[in-house]
Amino acid sequence: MKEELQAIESEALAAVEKAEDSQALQEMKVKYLGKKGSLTTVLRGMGKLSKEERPVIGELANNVRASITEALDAKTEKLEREALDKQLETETIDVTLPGNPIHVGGRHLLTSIMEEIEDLFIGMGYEVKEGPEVETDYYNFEKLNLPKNHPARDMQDTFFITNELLLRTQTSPVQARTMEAYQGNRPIKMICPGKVYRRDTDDATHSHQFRQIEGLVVDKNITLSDLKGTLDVFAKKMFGKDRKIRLRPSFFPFTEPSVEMDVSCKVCNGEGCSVCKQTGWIEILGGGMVHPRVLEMSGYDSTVYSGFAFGMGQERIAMLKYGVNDIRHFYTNDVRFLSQYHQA
Ligand code: 2NL
Repeated sequence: MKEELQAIESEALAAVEKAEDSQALQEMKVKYLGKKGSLTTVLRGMGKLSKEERPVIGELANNVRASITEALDAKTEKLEREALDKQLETETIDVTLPGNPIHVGGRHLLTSIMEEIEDLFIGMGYEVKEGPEVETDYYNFEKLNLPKNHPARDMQDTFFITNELLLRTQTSPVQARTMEAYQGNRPIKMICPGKVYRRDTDDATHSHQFRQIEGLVVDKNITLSDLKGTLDVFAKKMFGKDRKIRLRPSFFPFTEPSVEMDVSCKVCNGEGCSVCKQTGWIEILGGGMVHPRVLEMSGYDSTVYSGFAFGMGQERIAMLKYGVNDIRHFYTNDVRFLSQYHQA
């Protein structure tokens, strides 16, 4: 029996040594150590042994079982390690391949335009101020010399919340509030960017909600030439140093005199083309000298103080500067449109 056990051991160890995969090892485990395995079969004959022989053979059988088990485990581990090594070798990662792109967002074109205009005026000493979009009839209209039933209100029909509360049609109420807060005894140099609302039918160039930037300068001895010089700097910084400006007479209830400013067309350099409708000029903004009544209503003595004011649509500036042909592109937020201007 001793010889039989030793024969099983050496046969098993040799077989394990030769095994090439885990399935073969599994089969060997059954063949040598299983319930119907050769070791078990030999041990069944133990009953025939003498009292003295039994513990000796028992111990030997345990040792054989242990040595086969150990060999099986060691071989299993070896095969697994080899498989992993092979996998690592064949599945090498090429670290020089480009990675998956990470999509980084960017500023909306209207935001970058606003910041560009703000920076330009901050550079000239202006403060940036904001105010409510839901305004009173008083600050939006009355304070700007647009009394109830004034015909110019038609141009600025808006969304009324009550008879006295409305969505502002311009950002000038922010300036009216500032003038009022300063009590007529402090100079003012400010711009106010923000959303404004009008009753309008949306199309390529109109929107019921858009953005304005208005500017206001109030001090002693402010003249129309100060306005013209300021707007000239603005036009050149915004559209290029070769641009010229011209002022045309206009009308606004809150300024007197009132002007509209054109910038020479940068597409044809003033020669006349389809962009400027053959005129060589493109209308950019409106402005004028603050109406004395507007100054007086907020406590400024119009015989001592004077001021200029102007207002422009941010969308219009962006459309002209970047050749955008439909204002609705700004609001539909298609990334194929927006991403083109992320460096702007
Ligand atoms: C436009 C262009 C303009 C003003 C805005 C203004 C503000 C105060 C006093 C006087 Cl507090 N004027 N702002 C002036 C002229 C034009 O915006 O086309 N507006 C309808």
